[in-house]
Amino acid sequence: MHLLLSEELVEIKNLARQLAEEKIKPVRQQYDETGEFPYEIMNYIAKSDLFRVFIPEEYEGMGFGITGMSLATEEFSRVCAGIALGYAGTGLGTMPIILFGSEEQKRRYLPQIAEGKRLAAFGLTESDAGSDASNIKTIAKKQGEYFYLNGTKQFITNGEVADIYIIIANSNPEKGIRGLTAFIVEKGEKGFTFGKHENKMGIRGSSTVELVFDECKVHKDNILGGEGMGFKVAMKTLDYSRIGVGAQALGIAQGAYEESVKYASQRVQFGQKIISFQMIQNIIANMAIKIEAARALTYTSAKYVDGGGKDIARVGSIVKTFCSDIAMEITTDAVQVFGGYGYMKEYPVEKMMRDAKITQIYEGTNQIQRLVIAQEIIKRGCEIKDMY
Ligand code: COS
Repeated sequence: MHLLLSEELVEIKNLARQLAEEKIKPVRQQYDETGEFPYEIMNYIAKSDLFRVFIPEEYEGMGFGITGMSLATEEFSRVCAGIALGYAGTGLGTMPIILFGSEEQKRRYLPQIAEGKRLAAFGLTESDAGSDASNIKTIAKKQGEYFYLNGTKQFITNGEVADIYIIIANSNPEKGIRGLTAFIVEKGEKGFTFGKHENKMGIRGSSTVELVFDECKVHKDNILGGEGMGFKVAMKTLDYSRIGVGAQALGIAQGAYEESVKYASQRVQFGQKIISFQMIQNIIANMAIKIEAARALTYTSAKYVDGGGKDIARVGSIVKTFCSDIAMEITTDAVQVFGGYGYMKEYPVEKMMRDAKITQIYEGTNQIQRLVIAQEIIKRGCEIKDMY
């Protein structure tokens, strides 16, 4: 009996765990070292139909929403958060189409993503538009039925490896934030190329690349949600996808916790397994407390959002912040449990610690999340309506 998850959701979680153990674990160190993109793993994920999980049923998906996506992301991240990001980043890039796409746009793109043939990416961030997301300099100049995109997007997950990009650009600079518009742009369009490939601290099995637009011509039919709706499209997308970041962080924490228990049960010092020492037990018990709280929060929130919950900005930010903060604490403690060995690349926990760090930063720093949470409390009150 599962309290929060249906049998089907448990099956998705189990399938993702099996794939992670059999296919991702053997190669995670190799991808971490080379920084290459794991196309072979994306093919396995596609073959196991896990890209269908978060796509609505009408568009050849399975309709398991944010909950399904979060469960698969958690399980992939338990083994390797970098490789998991090819999947989760596609979820992020797909979300604006699910939330704001016209029927025609959904029919065109969602089945391809469900099949796992084409990955997606979300292009919001620029060099001067990080936390200050509305300070976008990429311009979409209107000429008749077309817009001409000029500018550079930075730190884009799935950059170059994705085929479908959601680009937030300013189509009416005089209107500031209300001039922002979201466009669907496909790889291969004239005037759309790729720039710098980032060399990262962690999540090295993922691609982080600049997108460069030079007079890239996009038809107005590729606008998502209408002209001037770009900031809303971006913010709403992040409300949903931040639960996925929480799930990714939860998976990293779970992986580090399991490795810590295993290691402490084998490692002998002073003639005893170190797990028999209360100081180690204290660390491990604290890991368990944080993880169970994070899991209950993540699954409940995902179900709330999928069930049509209204207070999603606050919920998304709470999940993302709590899970990423505990992931950072737990992976740091895991390195401590391993002692000197924990610092070495032969053991998986130093990578988990590096991978955890980004979850406190991307899709909005945890400082920004706390601002969002506080603003929502001020606007809507202390309670999250209808969540429990
Ligand atoms: N859903 C819908 N609309 C939203 C929204 C949300 N979650 N958040 C803001 N908006 C709307 C506001 O309602 C407002 O619209 P009106 O002017 O019509 O009332 C508009 O957007 C501007 O909102 P606000 O004044 O709060 O915008 P700010 O520029 O102050 O920015 C923060 C708000 C800081 C919260 C935002 O920029 C942010 O989330 N930054 C982090 C970005 C991020 O996550 N970057 C990482 C990207 S990695 S993919």
